[in-house]
Amino acid sequence: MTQATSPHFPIDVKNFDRDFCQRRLLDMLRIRRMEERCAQLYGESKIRGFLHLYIGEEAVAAGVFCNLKPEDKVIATYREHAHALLRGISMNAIMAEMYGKQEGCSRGRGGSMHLFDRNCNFYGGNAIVGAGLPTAVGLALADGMQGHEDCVTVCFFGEGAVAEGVFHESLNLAALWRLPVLFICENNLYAMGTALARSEAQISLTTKAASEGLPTGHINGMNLLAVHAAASQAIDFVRREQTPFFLELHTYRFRAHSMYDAELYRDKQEVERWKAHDPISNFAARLKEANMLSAQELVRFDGEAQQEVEAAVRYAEAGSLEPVEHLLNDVVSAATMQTMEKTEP
Ligand SMILES: Cc1ncc(C[n+]2csc(CCOP(=O)(O)OP(=O)(O)O)c2C)c(N)n1
Ligand SMILES: [Mg+2]
Repeated sequence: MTQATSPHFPIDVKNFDRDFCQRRLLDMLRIRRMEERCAQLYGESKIRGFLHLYIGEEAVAAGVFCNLKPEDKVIATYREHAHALLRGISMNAIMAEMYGKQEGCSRGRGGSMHLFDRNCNFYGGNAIVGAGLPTAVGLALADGMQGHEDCVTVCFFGEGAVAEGVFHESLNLAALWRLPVLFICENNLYAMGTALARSEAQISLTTKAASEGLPTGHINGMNLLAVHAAASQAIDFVRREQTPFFLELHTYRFRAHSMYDAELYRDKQEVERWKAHDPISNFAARLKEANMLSAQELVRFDGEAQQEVEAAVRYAEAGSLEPVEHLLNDVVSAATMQTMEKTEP
C-alpha cells in the first residue's frame, strides 16, 4: 500500500487498456460539461438554492468509481454531482433534481446537495460537514450484521470535515469494530475560505487518521491513473481485510466554493497554477502522446457528453413541480410519531 499511495508512484499510461482510459476520459468530460451547464442555468435562475461545483476535481471521482461493485455503498458531501453521476444515477434524474422537479432522483425535494438513490447504493449528498462519516460507519456495520461479507462502503468528504469531532469518533469506531469503510478525503486546500493551516495545528491528515488506528495513504488527486491505482489497492485491501482505510487525495477546485464567493482567500495566480494540472486536458494529452486517443475521438467524446447534458436539460425543463397539496407528504414530526404510536395495535 505504501508504495502505491506515495505521490511519486510512477504510473505509465501504457500499462492501461485503451478502452479503459477512454472511458475514464468520458467520465470526466460528462462531469465537467454537466456542471458547466449547471453554472449557466444557475445564472438564468433555472437552478436555485446552493450549487457547489466539482470542476477541477474530476479525476478523484473518475479514478475511484470504476473500482466499485454495484453492492458497495457510497456516501458523499454537498459537492456530490460527480459521485451521483458515476454511481449510476442518470443525468436526467440529476438535472431534474437540480431544477426541483418531481422527476428528480430525490423527487425534487433535495436539490443539488441531496442527490440520493438507494437503488444505486448512493446514500447522498449531505449538507452537514462531516455527517457522512458516521453514516458510512453505520452502513458498513449494517452490511456486517446482514452477512454481506464482501461489501465496501466508500465515504467521500472534504478536508474541512477533519475539524469535526465526528471525524475522530467515526474513524475510531470503524477501526475498533474492523468495519470495511474506505474514507476518502478530497483535500482541495480550502474549507469555504479557510485554509487547513488556519484551523488545524496538525495539518497532516494521514497522521490524524493514523492516530485513530487506520492504515493510510495519500496521492495526487489531479492524476486520474494515480487515483485509480491508489483507490483500487485501497478498495481491495478494505474488501479483503474487512477493515477501514484512510486515503487522502490532493486536489483543487477551480471554481468558487458555491455560487456566491468573492474568493478573497486565494489569489488568481494560485488558481491559474492549479489549472495547469487540469485532470482532463492533461489526461487527454497523455493519451494522445501514447497514441491511445485521436483528436477526432476527443471531439466525439466531448460531443457525446454535451448531447447527454442537453438531453438532461430538456428532460428537466419538461418535468413537473410537486403540487402544493403534497407539501406535508413524508414530513414526520414528533406529534405525528406520537399519533402513530397511539393508533398502532
Ligand atoms: C457542521 C457544519 N458546519 C459548517 C457548515 C458550513 N460549511 C459549508 S461547506 C463548509 C466547508 C467545508 O469544506 P470541506 O470539507 O473542505 O469541503 P469542500 O467544500 O472543500 O469540498 C462549511 C464550513 C456546514 N455545512 N456544516
Ligand atoms: Mg475543502
